[in-house]
Amino acid sequence: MKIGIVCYPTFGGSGVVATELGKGLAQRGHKVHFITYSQPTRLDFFNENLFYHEVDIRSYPLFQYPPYELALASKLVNVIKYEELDLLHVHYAIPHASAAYMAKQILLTEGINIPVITTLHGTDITLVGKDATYEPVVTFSINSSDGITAVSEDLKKDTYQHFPIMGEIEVIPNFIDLQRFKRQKKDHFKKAICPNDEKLIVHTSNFRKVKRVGDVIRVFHNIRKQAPVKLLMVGDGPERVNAEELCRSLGICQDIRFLGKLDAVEEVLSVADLFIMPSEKESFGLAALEAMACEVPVISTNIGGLPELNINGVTGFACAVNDLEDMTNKALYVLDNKHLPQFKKNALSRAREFDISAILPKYEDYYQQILAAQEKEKA
Ligand code: GMT
Repeated sequence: MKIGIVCYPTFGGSGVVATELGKGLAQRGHKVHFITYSQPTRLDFFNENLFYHEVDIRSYPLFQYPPYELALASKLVNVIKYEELDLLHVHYAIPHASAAYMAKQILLTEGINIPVITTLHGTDITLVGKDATYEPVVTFSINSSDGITAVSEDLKKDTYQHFPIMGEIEVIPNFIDLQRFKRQKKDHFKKAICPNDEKLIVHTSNFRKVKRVGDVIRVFHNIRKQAPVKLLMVGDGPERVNAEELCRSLGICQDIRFLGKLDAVEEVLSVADLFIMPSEKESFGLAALEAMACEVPVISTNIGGLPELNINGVTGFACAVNDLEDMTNKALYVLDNKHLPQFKKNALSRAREFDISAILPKYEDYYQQILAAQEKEKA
């Protein structure tokens, strides 16, 4: 198949999933064309089946805001037409689904009918999409898609609850490449961070408000009163300044390191004993899956799709949002040497269920299903 993929090219989960999906499809012989405003972070190598088309955003003195969606739609028209794509798969509804709709309508006037699949990732529905500023366009463009997928059952439910969606939403969960995300021997690294054999806690995110990074620091502060621990904070974003300020005011900076954005996050996860994800919204929690693949148990909240991934009492614990006391107690329980080895084993065994080799064929089957439906309509 010749597949177009539209996504955000940054460190965010939806961009990572879209890029890894495209790479996986290319390895299985499909021709994959990425169409975005800059090279996706994880698309940093050559493969004969992978192509990248940059959306050229021209400004003009009259534009207070350069119209990215129009530039994207125009680029899509050209790529679909000249590369003769079979289908277009857009990740994150805003503005990708509406740009795809526009491109599809333009191409129909030229006798080309490109099937469009929209994958909902989370905040495009749970946060931004529900905002009245975008809601009508989000609803319309999801309803105009030929196929819709969501990354968890919870996101599917939430979408039906809040939007008048007519079509069937297929749930295809996030996935992980276990060849890349696996526990590596990094003893020297562990020794440098935990010289006295402290337990190592890790958090990775984009430090947005929904991630509640302050809760990570507070829970760490509580655990630290009862056990020798260190904390690594990976990623960057708007809440980092507040998180650093909180460390200073609690007087615990010496035990916390902010590492910023890291590409090789699996190296850090390889030395971790516990991962904390106290988000107030999380449609799936890809970062938690990455940790589990590296044999790291998870203390998360029990919202969104997290309980579908992090099995309470088995791979870690799923606590109520803002229940810092429960998170602290559960973290201490998991970190106890009597329990930790089993939690680590369980985390890995759960992560194996989300290996790319199991999930990628679900996308291929879905593509075939959508293409077959289109062929049937034509006949
Ligand atoms: O978590 C973010 O803020 C980034 C966001 C994105 O769209 O890049 O992540 C969402 O999509 C990921 C991939 O499907 C999911 O694993 C995350 O749970 C989801 N984030 C939220 O729902 C907050």
